[in-house]
Amino acid sequence: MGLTAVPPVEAFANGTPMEEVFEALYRDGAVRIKGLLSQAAIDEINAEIKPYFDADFNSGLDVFAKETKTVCGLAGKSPAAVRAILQHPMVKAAVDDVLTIKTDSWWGDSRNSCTSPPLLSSFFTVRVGPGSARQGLHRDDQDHHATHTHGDPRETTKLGCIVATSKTTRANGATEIVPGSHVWDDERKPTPEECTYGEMDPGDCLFVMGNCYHAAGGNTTVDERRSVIVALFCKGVYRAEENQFLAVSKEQVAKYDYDVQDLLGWKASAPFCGWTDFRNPYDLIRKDNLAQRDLF
Ligand SMILES: O=C(O)CCC(=O)C(=O)O
Ligand SMILES: [Fe+2]
Repeated sequence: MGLTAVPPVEAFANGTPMEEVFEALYRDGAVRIKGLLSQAAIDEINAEIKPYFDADFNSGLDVFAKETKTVCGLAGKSPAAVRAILQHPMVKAAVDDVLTIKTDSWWGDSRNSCTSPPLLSSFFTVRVGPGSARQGLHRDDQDHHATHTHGDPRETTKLGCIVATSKTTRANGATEIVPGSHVWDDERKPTPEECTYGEMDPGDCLFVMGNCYHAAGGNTTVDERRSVIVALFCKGVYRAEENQFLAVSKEQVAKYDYDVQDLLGWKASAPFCGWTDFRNPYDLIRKDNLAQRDLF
């Protein structure tokens, strides 16, 4: 497919000053950080998520190959992943720089300067099994219906941190990335020839801007599994004003009509926003909708 022409994204050592990382991240849309996690941290995370992999969950979504396994909701399942990834100083610095919003606005006679801190948007594993097909190239900020019109590298609602928990190679499904695509408009379609491979050693990570095209690669090996943990973060305003999940119990929601359930956030917003275990949340409260899988 002629995928070798594009050079790899720039790599930096764990602990590199963030100004150097940001220069490359905003220029190319993605960077690799080497040795973000220790092998000991990976072992601890793997031990915590093993029972969920053993449970043989498959998302059933078309966007993942059928040989690919996922474990979602890692913030609840793996305290080691929370410590090692969400609390890593480089991850925190990148998330803050890309996604913190500060805006001045009037309230009567006061001019208020307000800061909205970022949120964890999703936290899951992707284990690409032998024979998996390539994922479609996509932008992760599509779930917010983000538009890209200004050629501004920061014109996005999300940032991805993709951490390798196995070696990732071109052959076993390393993440495909289209460097520079973060400043494209919304009409231009990415092609495989424009991709490079985010090959990584275990513990490395890729920071990928939410406006940069990428995909899980295809796995052409017969016996290798390529495993990554994906932590996606978003701007803090991408939520309702009042927290309806705390205002109404699950039992009470289940008694309301479907249109009310939808208003309270129990129907996912297409594409891919508000899911649980890659399912529409109303699967948990509507007995007659268990077949509903479509998050597009
Ligand atoms: O598995 C990967 O390398 C990337 C997965 C991805 O982009 C996604 O699920 O949104
Ligand atoms: Fe993605």
